[in-house]
Amino acid sequence: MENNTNKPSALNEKSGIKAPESVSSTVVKNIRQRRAVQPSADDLIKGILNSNITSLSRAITLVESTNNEHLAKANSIITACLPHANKSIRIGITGVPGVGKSTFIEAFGKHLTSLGKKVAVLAVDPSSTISHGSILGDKTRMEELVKDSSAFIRPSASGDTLGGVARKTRETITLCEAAGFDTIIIETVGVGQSETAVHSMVDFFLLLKIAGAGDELQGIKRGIMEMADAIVINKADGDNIKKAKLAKTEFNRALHLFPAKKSGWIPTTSTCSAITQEGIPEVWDTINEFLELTTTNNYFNVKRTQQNEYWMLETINAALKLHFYGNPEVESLLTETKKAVQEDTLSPFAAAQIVLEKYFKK
Ligand SMILES: Nc1nc2c(ncn2[C@@H]2O[C@H](COP(=O)(O)OP(=O)(O)OP(=O)(O)O)[C@@H](O)[C@H]2O)c(=O)[nH]1
Ligand SMILES: [Mg+2]
Repeated sequence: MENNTNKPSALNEKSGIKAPESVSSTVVKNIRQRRAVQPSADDLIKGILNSNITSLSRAITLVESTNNEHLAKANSIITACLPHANKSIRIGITGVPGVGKSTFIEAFGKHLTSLGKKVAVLAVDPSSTISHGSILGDKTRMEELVKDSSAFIRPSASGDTLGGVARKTRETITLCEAAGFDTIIIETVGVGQSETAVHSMVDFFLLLKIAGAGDELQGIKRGIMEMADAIVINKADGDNIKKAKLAKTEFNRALHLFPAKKSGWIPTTSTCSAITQEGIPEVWDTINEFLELTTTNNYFNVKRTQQNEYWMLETINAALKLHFYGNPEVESLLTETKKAVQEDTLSPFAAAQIVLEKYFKK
């Protein structure tokens, strides 16, 4: 091969010249210094109770951490915040991608802040566990709300399991409430199991839909319809108004086929446009009617108590599972028994028994 070293080449052009620093060392030093000073749990608690958003964000980051030290700190903050939480309404919003959840939350959230409410928007996003992305990653559809000092928007936590992500969001609710947010909106995508998780942490569950080609009820999961306290048909604007009204009638008819709710609330259907904002204030009116009914008949408190119990048991279940499957002996025994079960030399029940005995005798 020909030797090219003496030929003029763009590659040799800069030889002897020191490459400029791509990052300013002063900035790096400053950032490191700021990071090094970690506020104490007490500082964060004080900050949260004074509605300091930086303290709130930092505490949420601790809740979302996988570091045990951070988690211990997070737990003590949550415990201190608990007596100051609970004074809020928690609203779950679900709907398939593209239905307009983000646009709706922007319009709805702005309406609430105009009424003097303090709004926190959180998310439970099952895809964030896999892609570490987030449905609230693009805040572009919430441009106005992001700038609103009465609103706080936090993207979904990421984690190994949906249960883990949901639990972190549940704890974040407590922190937001202690920081003075009185309206908590939790967004989730209408796929998978995330609606059930969100339903178990909110007071009011809103299903967002759009008018289709007249087959509205096709493909909609019965369980989601059953959970809904309100079905709102979005994008009721322009040529779509008539179709949206028809869809509303159809959903209304379908809802009547479901058994009565324990809350005593009869689910409502309505139409709205997140773009023209028509029908948005009415959604808030509906939620207030729900609140009036459920506080009068005490269902509101009963449900919150049940939800607390549910999250306690969920947390215990998750910790037990982790402890069991994280045990190295269990892990290696499981590999063996799985093989035996596959080869039909051991029944699944006998195999389970062997692994469990090993675990409990430790
Ligand atoms: N005409 C009309 N378009 C709307 C309305 N609401 C939302 N859109 C449009 O629908 C598209 C999807 O809206 P998003 O708010 O991003 O929907 P999303 O449900 O948050 O979607 P994902 O985040 O992907 O789950 C955007 O192009 C919006 O501008 C509405 O009321 N009327
Ligand atoms: Mg969205």
